[in-house]
Amino acid sequence: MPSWKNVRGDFPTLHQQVNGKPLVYLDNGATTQKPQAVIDALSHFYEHDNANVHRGLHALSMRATDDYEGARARVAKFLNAAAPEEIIFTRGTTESINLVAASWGGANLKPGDAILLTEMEHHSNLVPWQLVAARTGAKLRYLPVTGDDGLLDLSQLDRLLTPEVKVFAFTHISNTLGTINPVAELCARARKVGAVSVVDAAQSIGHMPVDVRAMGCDFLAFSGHKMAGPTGIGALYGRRELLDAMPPWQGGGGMIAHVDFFESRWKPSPERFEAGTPDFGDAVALAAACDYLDALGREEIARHDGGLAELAYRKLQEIPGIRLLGPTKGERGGLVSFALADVHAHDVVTFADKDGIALRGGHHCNQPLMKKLGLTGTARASFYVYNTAEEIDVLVASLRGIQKFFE
Ligand code: C6P
Repeated sequence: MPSWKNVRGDFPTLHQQVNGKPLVYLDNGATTQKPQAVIDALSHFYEHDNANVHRGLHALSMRATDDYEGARARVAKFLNAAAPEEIIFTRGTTESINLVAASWGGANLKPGDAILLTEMEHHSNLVPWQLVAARTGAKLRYLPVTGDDGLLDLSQLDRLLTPEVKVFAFTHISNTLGTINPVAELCARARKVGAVSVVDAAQSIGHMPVDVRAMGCDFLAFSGHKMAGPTGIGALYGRRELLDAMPPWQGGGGMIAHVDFFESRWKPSPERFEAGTPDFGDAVALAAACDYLDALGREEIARHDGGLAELAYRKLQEIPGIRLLGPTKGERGGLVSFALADVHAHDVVTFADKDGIALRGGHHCNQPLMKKLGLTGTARASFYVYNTAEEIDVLVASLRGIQKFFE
């Protein structure tokens, strides 16, 4: 069991004042802070090993290639993937989903097919599917959200998940509602009708165990910057036989077996999907983030972050006129979204900032969900390994002050 108080010491950014108050960083759903171990791994790579990968025959290039491929193997282990070749490095969740939609979707979807999404998807797991639907003639369907309690209406699955559905893409944890979806069950249901499953793990990857084989998913997307890793890197996990059958989605150096003036042949996965110089420095630092989180224990992190979110939910409930989103009982991811009566979410964030508190406010890239719930936006507090129960008290006191000001 980690000492959570000591964990704070690992994150240099946290030790500062904002607007004359100690920083209370509660915007971890947008991006997490980085531990010194990750910052050091990045600096070490650039200070000692930097050279382009897979291209040079000199010592530094070979060392950088080993570091980069070692990072791929580390990420595969972090996800319990069957092989490193099932990990494609991308810029993050958004790029990973665009890759699946463009490559797998472009090759496999046709008029008469359906793409099933849910009403709680982030724009990153919605717009790429709209684009490929327009290209292929496939139709979009949506599994409804029940309401403010933020659950998927599973009673609608039989009606919506029919054999026309070729792909079912859904989020593991909603970035606005905090709902943890029953991923293994949804993947199994997809498999039953012959659809591939795509899991958006942006909000779960750094907060709980994510095991692609236990989930039984076909594809899974995530971002490094939401799991104590660097920005600019993430990955797509894909089942090997699916990846091997998919066409490239971008062309360039590194992904070819042979190029002629009028035709080319591709390397197998993962190189096939990594055109151009990859982000090897950040990949190495991402592997350091995997080490850091595994050393803390991902079950423990889930209990810590979920516990803080539950505590926040209970304390926020006592504020008159507050509207809280997400599951009222049972498990929730490490975040709470809320709307204060008569105070715009942007005002909540701006005023909380004066108290040194970093929140996020707005539609959280969930515009269709906001519209369905009759909201223009919410404020969101999202927690990570370094947050404390005392910080929730600071948040609640600040919100009471904001409410008083607007009365
Ligand atoms: N959500 C938030 O504040 P990228 O930008 O590619 O790293 O991640 C996109 C993304 C995809 N799916 C979910 C569920 C997400 O939460 C996010 C990012 C941030 O909620 C920024 S909008």
